[in-house]
Amino acid sequence: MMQMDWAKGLLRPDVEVRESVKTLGQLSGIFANTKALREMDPTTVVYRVQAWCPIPEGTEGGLFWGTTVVEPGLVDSEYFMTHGHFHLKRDRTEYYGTIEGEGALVLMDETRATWMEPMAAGTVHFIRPRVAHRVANIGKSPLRFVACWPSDAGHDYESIRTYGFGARLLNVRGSAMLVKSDA
Ligand code: PAN
Ligand code: ZN
Repeated sequence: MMQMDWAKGLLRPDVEVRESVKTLGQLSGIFANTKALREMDPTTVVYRVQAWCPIPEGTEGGLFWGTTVVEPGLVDSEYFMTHGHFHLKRDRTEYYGTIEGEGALVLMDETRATWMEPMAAGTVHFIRPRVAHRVANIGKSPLRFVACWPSDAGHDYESIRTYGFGARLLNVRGSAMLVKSDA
């Protein structure tokens, strides 16, 4: 059994919980404006992840549970966001559920068609097979969400590092807009 603090959107720290922190320095390849990024503090936290993986990674038929907190912020006009990935087993799906904050779930299929679903307290999102997913915080406070995914899904970060998403979520005159990428 695990304890979840639903108000904070966090699992209680426990020996079974894997925790990771992603900083601007670690995410340098994913933001468009590398010059603007270089002028920022590389130790700035962009997001934190907790994962409860009660069975070994790769086990067929199991489920993992995680929390993510994305901080508010911008690199030039691009919102702070998660790295994003396809699942290594492309047909593996996932649920995201928003605890609080204002965000956007950016989704991309294998033809690079990219779209978004707004995230706000209470929204539940089903991530379909063969769809890459990333979350941007478009608000002024931390964006907190939970995730549940198959234990044999795996994560393909490489495709995103190399080709990115088909569009970027930018702050255009104060509003969040999905803008097609050149890459
Ligand atoms: C989530 C993500 C989490 C962090 O648990 O792993 O939000 O995003 P990145 O993995 O893209 O850094 C999930 O989608 N698991 O499959
Ligand atoms: Zn995933």
